[in-house]
Amino acid sequence: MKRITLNATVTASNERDADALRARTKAMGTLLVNVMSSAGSGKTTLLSRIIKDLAGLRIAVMEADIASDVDAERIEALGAAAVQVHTSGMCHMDAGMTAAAFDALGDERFDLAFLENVGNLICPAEYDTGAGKKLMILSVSEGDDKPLKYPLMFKESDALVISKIDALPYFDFDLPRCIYCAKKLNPGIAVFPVSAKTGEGMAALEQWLLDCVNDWKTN
Ligand SMILES: Nc1nc2c(ncn2[C@@H]2O[C@H](COP(=O)(O)OP(=O)(O)OP(=O)(O)O)[C@@H](O)[C@H]2O)c(=O)[nH]1
Ligand SMILES: [Mg+2]
Repeated sequence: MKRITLNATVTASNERDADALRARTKAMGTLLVNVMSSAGSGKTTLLSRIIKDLAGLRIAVMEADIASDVDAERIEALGAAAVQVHTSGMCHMDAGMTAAAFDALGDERFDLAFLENVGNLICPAEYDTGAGKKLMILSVSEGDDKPLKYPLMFKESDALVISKIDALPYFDFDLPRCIYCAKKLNPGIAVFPVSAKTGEGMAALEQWLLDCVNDWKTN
C-alpha cells in the first residue's frame, strides 16, 4: 500500500496549479473527480460500489485523510489502484497536493481518478484541486437542511449524491425539500439519490460518470 504525507503547497497561485493539473489529466484522457462530503457519509462505500460496477473502466482512488490507511486498503482489496494521502492535519486538499497524489499513482493510465477528499462540508469546497468534476455526497442521516447551512459545496458541485436512501424510513429527511434547496443554490446540479448498500439509484449515477468520462476524452 502506497502512503504519502503532504503539507499545504507553497505556491503563487492554487488556481494556476489547478489549471495545470486539469490540462495534464485532459491530455492523458483521465477524468479526475473530487469527491467531497462530511465524515462518514459513505464516500469509500460508494467508490467501492462504482469500482465493482464499472469494471470495464480503469479506476484509481486517492484517499485523503488526517490519519490511518483503512480507506486505501479497502480500495486496494477490490484490485483497484489506490494511494493513501495523509494531510498533516489539514482539512482539505489543494491542487499541489492533488498533483503529488496523482503522481504517486505511477505511470499507469486511468479513465477515472477519484480524489476522496478529507471528510467535512466546509474546507474542501473552498479549494480547486484541479479536478474535472466535483461530486458531493450528503447522507440522509445528516439532515435535509444542509444546503442551507453549508451552501458553498452545493454551489460548487457538478453532482449531488444523496446517500444511504435505504435508511430513509428511519430519518425525517425530506428528499424533495433537500433537492429543491440544492437546485435553488445551483440550478445545474445533477442529483442522484442512491443506496450503495442495496444498489438503488446507482445505475443513473454510473451512467452520468460514464458520460462525463466520454465527454472528457472527446471534447
Ligand atoms: N445503510 C447504509 N449504510 C451505508 C451506506 N453507505 C455507507 N454506509 C455506512 O456508512 C458508514 C460510513 O461509510 P464510509 O464509506 O466509510 O464513509 P466515508 O464517507 O468514506 O467516511 P470517511 O472516509 O471517514 O469520511 C459505514 O458504516 C458504511 O457501512 C448505504 O448506502 N446505506
Ligand atoms: Mg472514506
